[in-house]
Formats: sequence, structure tokens, C-alpha cells
Amino acid sequence: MRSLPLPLSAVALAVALAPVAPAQAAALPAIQIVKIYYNSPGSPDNGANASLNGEWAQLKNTTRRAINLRGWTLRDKTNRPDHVYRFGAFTLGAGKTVTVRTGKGRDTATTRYWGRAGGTFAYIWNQTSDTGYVHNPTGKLVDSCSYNSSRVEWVDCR
Ligand SMILES: [Ca+2]
Ligand SMILES: [Ca+2]
Repeated sequence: MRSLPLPLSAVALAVALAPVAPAQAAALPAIQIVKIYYNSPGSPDNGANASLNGEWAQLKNTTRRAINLRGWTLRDKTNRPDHVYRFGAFTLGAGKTVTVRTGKGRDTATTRYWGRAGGTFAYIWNQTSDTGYVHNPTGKLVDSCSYNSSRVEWVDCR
């Protein structure tokens, strides 16, 4: 029987789909970035508040206890101070998620607003590749999530 050479892409796909032996389950970060929706619906992204709020990052308290997020930060890969979201008084319940939207709005128990404005330069999450970072108030990196694809609009970081 003759074996046909597989196209490289098929080989790559097979490798990507190969089951990976589960390593020792690593402890989840207490506050985990679960999803970044980095390409706001619509094209081109017009920088309006609704569009800015169409991009967001969702964080989850993976623990069994409420966590006071005051002083915790969410940031992107730039080192810009205006690209750092700092939580004010806010407690995230055990197992709960909070969505941090880029634009302006009224904070709720489940949604917080970065408060950015200024059109197309106000977006935080790059449309192809970027990294989200969560730091606790002492500056310790608690979780990060990188993505690199313009084919989809969001990344599942779990
Ligand atoms: Ca878009
Ligand atoms: Ca960015």
C-alpha cells in the first residue's frame, strides 16, 4: 500500500488535534481572565461608546470565597498608564464573573467600565494580537491571556 504524503497543513492539524496527556492539574488563578472579546462588532470599528463597550474582558473569581478587587488591575500589553483599569470598591463573589467594558457606562455588580473615550484610539484590545494581564494590589501577576488571531473576534482564555 502506498502512503500518500499529507499536506503540511493536515499534518499540523493532526498535531494540533492530538490528545495531550493531562498534566498535574495546575491551580487556577484566583482571578482568571476567562474571555477577551477584542474585535467589537461592526467594521470598521468607529470608536463610538457602544463600539468601545463592544470589546471587553471577563474575569472570574475561581475561588470559593468572595474577593475584594479594590486595587486589582487589568491591563493590555502596552505599558501605557491609560491602558490600566484599576478596580475601585468592588467585591466579586465566589465563582462569579465580572465584565470590564472599554467605554463609559454605569458600573454594576456584573459589569464595570474602563471609561475610555476619544474615538478609534480609545480601544484597548488589539484586533489581532495582544495580552491581558491581571495584577493584585501588591503588583503580583495573577493571570494573563494572550491571543494572536484576526480570524475570530474573541479568545477563550480558560
Ligand atoms: Ca469590529
Ligand atoms: Ca492593546
